[in-house]
Amino acid sequence: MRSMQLFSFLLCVLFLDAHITTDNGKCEDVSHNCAVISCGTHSHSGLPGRDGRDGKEGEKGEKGERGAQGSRGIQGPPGKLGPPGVKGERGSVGQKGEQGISATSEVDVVKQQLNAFQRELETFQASLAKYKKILLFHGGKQSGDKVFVTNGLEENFENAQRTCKEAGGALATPKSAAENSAAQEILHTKGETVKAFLGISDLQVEGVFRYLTGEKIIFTNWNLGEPNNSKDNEDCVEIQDNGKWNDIPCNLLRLVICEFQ
Ligand code: MFB
Ligand code: CA
Repeated sequence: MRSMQLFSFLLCVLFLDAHITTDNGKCEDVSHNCAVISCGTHSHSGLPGRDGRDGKEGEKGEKGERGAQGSRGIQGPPGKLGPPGVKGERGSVGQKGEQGISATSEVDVVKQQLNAFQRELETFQASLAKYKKILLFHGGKQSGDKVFVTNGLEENFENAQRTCKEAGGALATPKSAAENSAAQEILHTKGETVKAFLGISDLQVEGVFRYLTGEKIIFTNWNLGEPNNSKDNEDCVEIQDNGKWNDIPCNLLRLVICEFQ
């Protein structure tokens, strides 16, 4: 308790003598401004006081002078497409073109080309006729432009199709009674029980028989009661030695007869 009394005593002494000696030697009461001071024959400046609290916000100042011009802004987006320009002046005359083919020589050129094609066609037809003779020699039967010929082997539907395609022809597909008879004659040369696949099936749509090209058939020669899709598994077609057709399973083995035209 005594230290506190001493501290408050000292404070009291300091506050009681709240004067300083100014430069002209007078002693001035400044207690209203200072917290702790001492006063005597010489002057002491007190320690700087702490900053006062911020004052109240001042009134809004007057409007300043106009500022200097700002720096150039970034480039704006491209402007809208302008209207079409005015039609330009007529250009100068172009260079003279090369000498054209005279009408008569142009017709001559076309005639020459036509003759060349004609000669090529005749050569092709002669070759075809030669090959058909060879096929006929090998037991082939002709009807119109078609020659039907067999390789004497039995295969399932898929392999028979491939064999004829690889030989440059297609699986026998009679589209008329005459063609059907030519294919039937092939069978006669192979014995009565032999049957052959035709290039017809309803594999795509059950009950709708189409050619290998996908076209619907235009000629049929079904046996009585056929096609019956026996055991719900008959999507391919055989031709029998009587020339009649029957639908059978595609995995059976039948004679391969191809047609060339
Ligand atoms: C049936 C025929 C079927 C089989 C079976 C042996 O005709 O529709 O495809 O060939 O005979 C009776
Ligand atoms: Ca059948």
